[in-house]
Formats: sequence, structure tokens, C-alpha cells
Amino acid sequence: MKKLTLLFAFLTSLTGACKMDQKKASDSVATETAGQINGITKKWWKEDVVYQVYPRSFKDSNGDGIGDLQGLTQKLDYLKNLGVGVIWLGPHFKSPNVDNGYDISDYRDIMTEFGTMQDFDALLAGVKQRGMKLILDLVVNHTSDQHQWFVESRKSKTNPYRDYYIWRPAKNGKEPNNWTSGFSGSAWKLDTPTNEYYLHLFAVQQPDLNWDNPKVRKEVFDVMKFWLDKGVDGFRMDVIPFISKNPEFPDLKPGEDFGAIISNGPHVHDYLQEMNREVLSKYNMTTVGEASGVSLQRTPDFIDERRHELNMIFQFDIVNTIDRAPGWKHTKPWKIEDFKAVFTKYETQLDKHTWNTVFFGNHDNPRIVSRFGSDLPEYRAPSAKMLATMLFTLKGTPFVYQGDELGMTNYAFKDMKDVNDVEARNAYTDLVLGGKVDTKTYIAELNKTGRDNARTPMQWDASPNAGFTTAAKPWLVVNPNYKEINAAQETTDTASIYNYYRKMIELRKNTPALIYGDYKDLDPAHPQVFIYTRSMEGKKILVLLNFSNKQVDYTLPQSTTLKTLLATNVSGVQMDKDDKGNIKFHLTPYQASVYEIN
Ligand code: TEU
Ligand code: CA
Repeated sequence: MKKLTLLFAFLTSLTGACKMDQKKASDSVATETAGQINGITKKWWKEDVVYQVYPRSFKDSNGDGIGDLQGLTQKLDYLKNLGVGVIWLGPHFKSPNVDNGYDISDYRDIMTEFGTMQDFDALLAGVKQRGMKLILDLVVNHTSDQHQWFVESRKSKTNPYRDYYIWRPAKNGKEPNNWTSGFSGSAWKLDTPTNEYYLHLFAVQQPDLNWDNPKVRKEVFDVMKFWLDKGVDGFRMDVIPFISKNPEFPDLKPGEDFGAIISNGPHVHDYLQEMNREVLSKYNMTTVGEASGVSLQRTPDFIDERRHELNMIFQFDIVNTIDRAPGWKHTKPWKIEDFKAVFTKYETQLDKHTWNTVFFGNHDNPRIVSRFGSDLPEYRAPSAKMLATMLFTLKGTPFVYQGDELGMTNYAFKDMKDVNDVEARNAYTDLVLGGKVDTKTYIAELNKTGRDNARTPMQWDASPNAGFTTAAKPWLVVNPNYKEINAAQETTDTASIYNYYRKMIELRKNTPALIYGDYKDLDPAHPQVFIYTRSMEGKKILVLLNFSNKQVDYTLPQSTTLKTLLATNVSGVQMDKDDKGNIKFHLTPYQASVYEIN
């Protein structure tokens, strides 16, 4: 008997072990599928919501009227409570602030107005303590003209730093080619000490770095490691597709798209793959490239995970679906169908190796509720919540821009003396002082599309200057509607836009189908309603948005069964059945409703 028992025990141990092996094997299989979901590689930066902070306008802690790092640290619990997982910090490096930090004079020091390296270290520690992550805004297509490299480079043609930048002699006594700067005027500036031109795709004070110089690439990679070794979790990369230029600098021909050309230089992918080999691959971090000029077709070239370049890019098809000031920017009427077509293009043209971002605003664009919703009193809250519903249910990493979670609006600048943005001030000089556009027209258009709209100080409460600063005069005007629109009111009001954002972020976090699920537009041609599904592993989520200020009746596709109402921005959803028994919604203006369906 004993033998049998022993034998049985032995066999059991075998089968047990075998079961163990199977379990381990199944675990490993589970792990493999755990590494993927719906055919997509799982990553933290695909699951978190990112919140963009424009530090100059976020919170002033020392009463000088300018936001700073200590101010941001004081507000980390506000962001934690909102539910965002990652903070994208606008440029915090030393800068003379010609372009509010996008002109860097020292990559290893903190902008004087923002505080000290100790303040930065305290901010990073505060972010980590709350289980959040911090990505920095890396501006390496150009530096400030006050960077030591440029100070040296312009001294002489033989200076060791000469080739850190892009210098060319005059051509027929003029600029080397006909390129214009993004901030008006020629993209070339004649520099007297050496009587040559240097390239600046943006302000004169932002000379472009010469990425063809391996010393420049090494300097940049060392800067990246300096901050990654401090523990930051990644970079947003300013106009990174612009870093490689055709050394012939051919003129732009009539009808050519400058953005498409400048974002597709001969070595852009070589340099990004080198950056990945030398830096990115060595850290658990993420990258998102600002890819103005990159078409959807070329998007995988930058972010297909098998190419080992960047993780994500900001593609500009959405923000470019909107009109711009005539004479200043291209002007075209905006249609919801254009907007919807972009997301269908993303779904059908990007495969599972290419992950998208979803954003409707940032520090370079007007406020989303004014631009894509309505900032009229009766529609501001419903339309802001409708936009939030879209932001957190479309496919891709959502980027929230500071203040949009409060429904902050554009500000109607009355006078150029209040306008800070170098892009707007240069365009004013060129267009108005140049006699091409009258002041009234220019300011009216600027108020629709100008960048300062999104840079007015964060509205914390109803105290003077919205609680942003104790200074008498903040660096930029505070929108006077702060008395009604502010964080103190909204964090305590359960029906506020802030709390709607918080609930939608929570819903997204707890619903894998909203993160990794397939996207399908159910009615691309409808002129007011945006209706789509997100589906994965048998779970199907229906998102129904009335993108208009009209009451709209909308009948769902045949045999759709509503299982659970997951979110809505109205107090009571109105619906009945049509004569075929299909569900018919009576959508109120800007109504958003999210259901789990069969
Ligand atoms: O913006 C680059 C860019 O594409 C901008 O020119 C944008 O399209 C335009 O301002 C819209 O009106 C990045 C930064 O986001 C921006 O703040 C900087 O001014 C610019 O680069 C230069 O660094
Ligand atoms: Ca300050």
C-alpha cells in the first residue's frame, strides 16, 4: 500500500509539477497576451491622461506676477484629484523669454523667473510621491541667441562653435533663399560680425541648431541624459521633425507646402534613430514629437514601434481643421465632417504598431470651448463637457491643456499693448504696420486664433487676479470671467466641468475598450451628430455627441440595445422608439451620452 501511496504521490507531484509547468506556461502565455491587448502593445503612456502645464500662467508663488515651479508644486493635489497621470511641463530651462521659454540659453539650468534647481527637484519629488509622471518640453531644433554656443558661433567663421548653427553667405546680395520664418519675415538674419546669414525658422532670437554636426547631436543627447538621470519620465519634443535640413537650401517653389518639406529633411529619421539608440532605449520613458507638417501618411515613419524612433507625435490635422485669421494664417470654414474624417483616417491608416495622441488645444491654440464648442453662457458648460467626452473616448493618449478642465475661454484682447506672444506681435508689425491689414481686423482675427487666448493665467478662485498671483499686475491679462469660472467653484460643484473631466478620466482608466478598443464612426456624413463605437473583446461602447447648438433627433442603427448609461452631460436623456422600434434620441444642444451597448 505504502508503495502505491508513494507512487501516487510521485505521479501527483509529476502532474502537479506538470500542472505547475502548464500554469507557468499559461502564465507566460498570459504574460505575452498581458504584454498585448487587442493586438496592441500595452504601455503606461497609452493608458495615462497627460496634462499640459504652461508654467508661466499656472500659479505664481512669490508674487512677481509670473507662474513658477513652487506654484505648480503647490497645485499637484489639484492635478492628482483630477486623475491625470502625467504632467507635461512647458519649457522650464534658462531663457530670455523672447518666446516664453522656447528660446533656451542654458539647458541645464532653471529659468530665473521659475525658481531654482532645488524647486525643480522638489516638484519632481512631489510628482513621484503622488504616483504621477513628469515629461519635459525639449526644444532642440533651435536655441536662444543668448546661448553660449551661439555667442561663440557668431564671433568668427573659424570659431569651434561656428558649425553648431546654420550659416550661409548672401546669394546675389540677398538672403540665401526665400524661406520665411514662422514668426514673420525672412528665415535668415544677416549677422554683421562675420557678414553671413544664419537660419531661424522662428524668431530672429531663435537660431536653428545644425543637427548635421555630430557634436550638436552629442550635446543634445547629453542634455537629455542629464534630465533623465534626475528621474524625469520623457520629453515632448518641439518641432522635432524640423531638425534635418537640405544643405542646398533650395527656394520654396510656388504651391509647395513648407511644413511638409521642412519636416522631411534628408536625415531626420537617421537622427531620431541615433537618439533612440544613444538615449531613449536606455530609459523607461516616453516621447511625443510635435510634428507640425507631418502628414498622416508619414506619421508611421516617426512612431511605428518597430522603427525605434519616437513613441507618439502631435499630428496637426485636427487643430488645422479650423479657420485662421485671413492674411495671417490660412482661412477655411470648419465642418464637423472634417473633424470626424481625421479620426477615421487615423483608425484606418494607422496600424496597431502606431499609437496616436488626441488633443484639441494647447498653448499655441485658442481655447477649445471657444473654438470647437460655444462660450456663450448657456452652451459653455454642455459644450465643454461634450468635448471632454470626445477627448476621453477617442482612440489615443488624451492631452488636456491647463484650464480646459474648467471650461476657460478665449479672451477678447482690445489692444496690442496687452498682447504678449512674439508670433502675434511680429505678425502685427508685418501685416498692420506694413499696411496690409487694418488694426481692427487684425485684432478681431487674433482674438479667434491667437496663442495668448490659451495663455491667460489659470483661474484658481474669485479673489483678485483669479488667485493666480498676489501681484498687482500679472504678466498677462487675467480673463475677467474668473469670478464665474474658477477651480475653487468647480472642484466643489459636483456638476462642474472639472468634475465631469474627473469622472470621464476615471471612466477611461477603468474601461480598457476606451483605451485599446477599435474605433468606428457610425455616421461620418451627419452634419451635427458625431456617433462612434469603441469595441474590444465583446465589450462595445457607444459615444453619441450633438456637436451643435440645436435640438437634434437621432435614431440609432437598427437593433442597437442600450445596456448601461456610462456618462452624460444632461440631467435626463430624452428618447423614445420610432415606428420600426429603433431607439430615437432627442438630443439637446451639445448633448453627450456614452453607453455600453450590445
Ligand atoms: O510650435 C511650433 C509650431 O508649429 C507653431 O509655429 C504653431 O504651429 C503656431 O504657433 C500656431 O499658431 C512650437 C511651440 O509649441 C511654440 O510655442 C513655439 O513658439 C515654437 O515651436 C518655436 O519653438
Ligand atoms: Ca512667480
